[in-house]
Amino acid sequence: MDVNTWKKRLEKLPLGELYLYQELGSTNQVADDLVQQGAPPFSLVVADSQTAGKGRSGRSWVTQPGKALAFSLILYPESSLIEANQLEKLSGLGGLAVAEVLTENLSLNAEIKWPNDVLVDGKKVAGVLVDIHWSGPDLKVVVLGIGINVLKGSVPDYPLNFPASSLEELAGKEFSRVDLLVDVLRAILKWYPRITTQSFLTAWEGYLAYKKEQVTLLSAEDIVDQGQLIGISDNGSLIIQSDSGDENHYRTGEIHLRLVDRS
Ligand code: BT5
Repeated sequence: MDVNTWKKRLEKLPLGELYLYQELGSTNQVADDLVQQGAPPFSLVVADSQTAGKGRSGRSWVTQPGKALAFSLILYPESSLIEANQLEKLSGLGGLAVAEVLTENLSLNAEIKWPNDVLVDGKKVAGVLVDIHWSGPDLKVVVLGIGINVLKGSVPDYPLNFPASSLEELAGKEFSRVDLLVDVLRAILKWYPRITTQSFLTAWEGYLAYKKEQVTLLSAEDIVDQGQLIGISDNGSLIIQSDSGDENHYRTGEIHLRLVDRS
């Protein structure tokens, strides 16, 4: 990563402080530390590679040098902006921004596998990790972390929890990482003030993978529910029309979504 070039591009956006690293442990971890030091809103941490990238629930996320995007944006939501029971919308914000840019700017077939994965042609190309700091009952700080597999060689070569690929492999051409970063940040900045609106929900749901299809919801290895995926509720929960006939709503927690293989 050419830090000076990237910094010049990023300075044109209405962001806070910029922290660009060739290598660090985890951009979310560094952003957490910066929050403790009083980093201003929309401060951004970007790393060319991560040695301890974080997935959800203690899983790890691999960021190979020179191949991927790994960044974290610090947000200080106004207390009215997002209610405690709507936190799924923050993952939705990251997923929507990535899916929209991949679809509209790169002409890729992007979808969001609720809650936090972005798929292209059914393969995972990006993940979103939201870390939240509370001050008593109030949501104080949100660290929105996003990892995107841009170039060949960005996908780890060991077995993963879901089939994965890179944008280059799927599109058959290379993409500029810094262009993509700028576009995704623009999309986040566009949608963030609209996160409580119907247009946000409609746009997010528009990219939802497996709509009207039969899915299984898993918690670790246990089946939590099976049925048809209906959509996203007003507070960002996933709606499943269960095989038993009930309509069930799910928050993220430890839930995984899988398409039922009917072959
Ligand atoms: C995620 O977790 O998908 C969230 C990933 C968020 C990564 C970003 S990078 C910038 C910021 N800083 C961080 O430290 N993290 C965020 P989850 O759904 O739990 O998926 C994790 C699982 O994905 C792992 O257990 C692996 O099986 C798989 N995996 C790891 N690296 C991958 C990669 N590069 N591409 C596809 N799958 C990967």
